[in-house]
Amino acid sequence: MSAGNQVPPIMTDKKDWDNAFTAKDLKGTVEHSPMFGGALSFMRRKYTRDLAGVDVAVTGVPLDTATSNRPGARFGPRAIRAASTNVSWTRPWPWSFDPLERLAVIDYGDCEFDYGSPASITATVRAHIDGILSADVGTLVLGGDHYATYPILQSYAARHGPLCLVHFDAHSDTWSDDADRIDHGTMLYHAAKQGVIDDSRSVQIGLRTTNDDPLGFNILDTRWVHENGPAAVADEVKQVIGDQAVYLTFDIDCLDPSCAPGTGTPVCGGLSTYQALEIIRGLAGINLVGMDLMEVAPTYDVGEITALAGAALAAEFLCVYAANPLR
Ligand SMILES: [Mn+2]
Repeated sequence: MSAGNQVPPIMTDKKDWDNAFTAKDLKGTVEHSPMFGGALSFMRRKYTRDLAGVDVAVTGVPLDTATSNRPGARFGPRAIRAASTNVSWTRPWPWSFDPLERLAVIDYGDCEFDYGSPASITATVRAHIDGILSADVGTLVLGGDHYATYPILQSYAARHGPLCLVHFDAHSDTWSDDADRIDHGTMLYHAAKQGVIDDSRSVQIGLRTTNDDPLGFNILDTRWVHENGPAAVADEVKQVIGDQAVYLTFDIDCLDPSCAPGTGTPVCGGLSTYQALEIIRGLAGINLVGMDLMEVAPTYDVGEITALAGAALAAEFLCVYAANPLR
């Protein structure tokens, strides 16, 4: 290093290292920690269960009881947290603001449940989310298989009424079954039938599997996305949802297996990571009240590309959440 250069950020006061433990302020990007080290909190956020002054609690639901094919999404929250160090050192491109300056975001740790009592899991996840929402704090959930979105939606609907769902997925997750089953491909059937979500004001993006009964959902399937492009997708979504309260749920298998091999039920012909990121960016201005990133199964990943895509998308969710004009 030549004389006169500024000391690089990584050489700053070591007392401030590992923000997950040392944070004095819940806001702010952590620029000085090495990407290869530190506790696996999401985006260097402080690990805490104190919800005072918090805007968003990031929490994992390490569930894979409900998967119909390859298990392993229980390791998704850890993998996304680890990959999030790659997107933590500067504000997300190409945004003009830093969501971590606008929002106090914490890592709330994980929802713990009894894996041996699957019938209890729905209520356990619901209570976990209820506890956060009752403090007027929003959630960014890291999955875990997609079934967990069902009790999360129940919790949100109790506060907001029937929700507009913006749902990225290769699958509709609206196949019908008995209400007491725990299945990651049927929970949105029950959510719609029970009025937890308003299917007529909800949009599913990237679908490429057959379901002859789409209920009332608005569907922009993977062909529509590829033929019309991300900006048109975002415009269509905004037309449908208006200024209603929106919950955003993203199954990482919406991405093509070339971009996200690390997931339980991959389907060829999906979105690129770039297309998905651009659609999310185009959603700035919606009334986003909660979000999740589900189905990352790192056992099947290659070079952590799936976990990194998950972390990058989740960071974009925070940008859209911060840009909510009604908040
Ligand atoms: Mn899926």
